[in-house]
Amino acid sequence: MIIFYNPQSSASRKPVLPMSLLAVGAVLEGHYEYEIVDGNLEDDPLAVLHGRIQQAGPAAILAVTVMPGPQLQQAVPLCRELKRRHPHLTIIWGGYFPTQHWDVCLRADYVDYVIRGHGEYAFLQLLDHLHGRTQPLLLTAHRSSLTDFQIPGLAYKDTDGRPITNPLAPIPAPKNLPSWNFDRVPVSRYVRPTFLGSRTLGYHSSYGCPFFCNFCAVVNMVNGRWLPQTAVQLEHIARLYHEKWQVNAIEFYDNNFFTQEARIAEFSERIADLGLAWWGEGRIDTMMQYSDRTWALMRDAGLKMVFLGAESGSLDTLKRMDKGGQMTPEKTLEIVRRMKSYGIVPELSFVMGNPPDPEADAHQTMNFIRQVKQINPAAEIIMYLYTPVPLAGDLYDEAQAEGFVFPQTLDEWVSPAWLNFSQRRSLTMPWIKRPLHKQLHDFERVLNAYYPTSTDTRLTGARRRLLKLLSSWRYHTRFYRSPLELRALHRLIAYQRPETSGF
Ligand code: B12
Repeated sequence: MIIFYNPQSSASRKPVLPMSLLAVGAVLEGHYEYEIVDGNLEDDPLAVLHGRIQQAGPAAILAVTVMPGPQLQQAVPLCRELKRRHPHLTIIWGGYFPTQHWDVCLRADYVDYVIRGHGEYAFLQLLDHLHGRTQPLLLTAHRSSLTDFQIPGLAYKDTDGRPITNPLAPIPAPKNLPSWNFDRVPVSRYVRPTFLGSRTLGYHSSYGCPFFCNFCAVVNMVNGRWLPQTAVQLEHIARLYHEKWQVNAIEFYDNNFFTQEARIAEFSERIADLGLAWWGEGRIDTMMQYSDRTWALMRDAGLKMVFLGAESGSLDTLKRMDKGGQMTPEKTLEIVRRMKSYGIVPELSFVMGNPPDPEADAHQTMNFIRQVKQINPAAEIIMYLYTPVPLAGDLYDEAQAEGFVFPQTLDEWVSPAWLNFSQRRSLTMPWIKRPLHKQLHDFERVLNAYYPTSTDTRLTGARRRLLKLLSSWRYHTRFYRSPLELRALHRLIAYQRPETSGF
C-alpha cells in the first residue's frame, strides 16, 4: 500500500490541488493500491498517517512531496516521528526540494529514497524493485542492490549509508501520461474564490521550461526541456472543471504555460464559449512574438492576467541571470503597453538585490518599476530577493564567493533563518545588508499603497482611494523611508498581496 502525503503548505491560505501526487498516482492506477492524504485538509496529520500505516501493515510505503519552506518544515518532524513509530516503514521523498538537495535528505535516517525530477516512471520502477517485480539489469553477487538497477532519477544510500544519485530521467511527455484520477481527492474542497472568479481551481498542463535562468529551481528539474499537453487535452480539463465542479476560473500553474503560441490560440478558441477566467505564467519575449490575433483570442476566451518574469530593470543583470531568449527591459515596457490595450493585466515578478552590487541593482529596478506603473498602473508587481539555487552560473558562483553555503542537514534547513530563505524573505544572505533590505521593504510598502493590487477582492473603492491619498506624497517625492502610517493602514484593512508573499 502506498500512502502519498502532501504536507501542509500554509495555514493561512486555502489549499491548492495536490497536483504532484495526482500526477505520480496516475501511473500507479491498476498497478498498486494507493491513497492521497493532504495535510492541508487534516487537523492531525500525524494521527491520520499513523493510523493508515498501521492499517497498511509491514509493506506500507510513505511517499511525500516536499517543496522548500512550510512543507519541508512539516515533513521533517513528521517523517522522523513516523519512522520512529514504524521502523520498517519505507519513506520516499520527491518534489522540488529533494530534487535539488537529495544528498541532505538522504543523510537523514528517516528518508530512505529520493526521486529526483518528474517522478512518474522512476517511482513506478522503484516500487517494482521494492516489490520484487523487476529483474536486475546486471547480474552481480548483490542481486537486490539498487546499483544493479540504474533507475534514472533515483537517489539512494549505498551500503555504507552514503547518498548516491543516478542521472535524472528524461522528462515524461505529459500528453502521453495517464490522466489524473480526480476521484482520489475531494476536489470541491480545493475550489476557492480568487480575484479571477468565485470558483477557482488549478491545473498544470506542461512540464519544464526551455530556458536556463540561473536563479530558477526549474532548471535542475528539467534541464531545458518543455513538453506540453495538447490544446484538446486542455479543453477537456476546462470542460470537466466547469461541468463537474462549476469552476468559473482556472489558474494554470505551468512554469511556462505560454511557450507554444499555436497551442494557446487553439485552446482559446476551444474554450471561448465557457465564459471562464484564467491565469498563467509566461515569458515576455515569447509573448511579444504572439500575433494580435492570438492576443485577441486569449482576451475573448477570458485570459485575465499573466505572470511574467521581468526580473530586472538592468540589461546587465538579465544577462548575468542567463535569462536567455531576447529579454530586455525595453521588452518589458513594450508588453506592459501591449497588454494594457487588451485589458489583460501583467503580473511582473522581479528578483531584487542581485550580487555583486545589490544596492545599484535594487535601485535600478525600483526606478524601472516606476516606469512600468506609469505606463500601466494596473500592472501587478511582485518583488523577490535573489535566493540562490544550486546551479552553475555567475549568480550562484558570486553568492558562494560571498560566503553563501546551503545547510548540510534537514534540521538546519527547517531553522527559522533558512525557512525565511526558502520563502525568499531571508535577511541573512551575506550580500544583502540590512539597510538595503529595509529600503526595499519600504519601497514595496509605498508602491502597494499608491497602486493597490487588484487581486485582493476585499479592497473596496473607498479603501483604495484612502491608500492612494495617504501614500501620494511619498511616492511623488520618492521619500519611502519608514512608512509607518501606511503599515498601520495596511494592517487595519488586512491588505493582501497577490498569490505570493513577496519580501
Ligand atoms: C502549486 C505550487 C504551490 C502551492 C502548493 C502546492 C501543494 N503541493 O500544496 C502553493 C501556492 C501553496 C505554493 C507555495 C509556495 N511555493 Co510553490 N509552487 C507551486 C507550483 C506553481 C506548482 C507545483 C505543482 O503542483 N506542479 C505540478 C506537478 C505535476 O509537478 P511537480 O510538483 O513538479 O511534481 C512532479 C515532480 O516534482 C515529482 N514529484 C513531486 N512530488 C513528488 C513526490 C513523490 C513521492 C514522487 C515520487 C515524485 C514527486 O513528480 C511530479 C510529477 O512529475 C510550482 C512551480 C511549478 N510550476 O511546478 C511552485 C514551486 C514549487 N514553489 C516554490 C516555492 C519557493 C514556494 C514557496 C516555498 C515560496 C513562495 N514564496 O512562493 C511557497 C510556500 C509558501 C507557503 N506559505 O506555503 C518554488 C520552489 C523553488 C525551489 N527553490 O525549489 C517553485 C518551483 C516556484 C518557482 N519557480 O520558484 N506553491
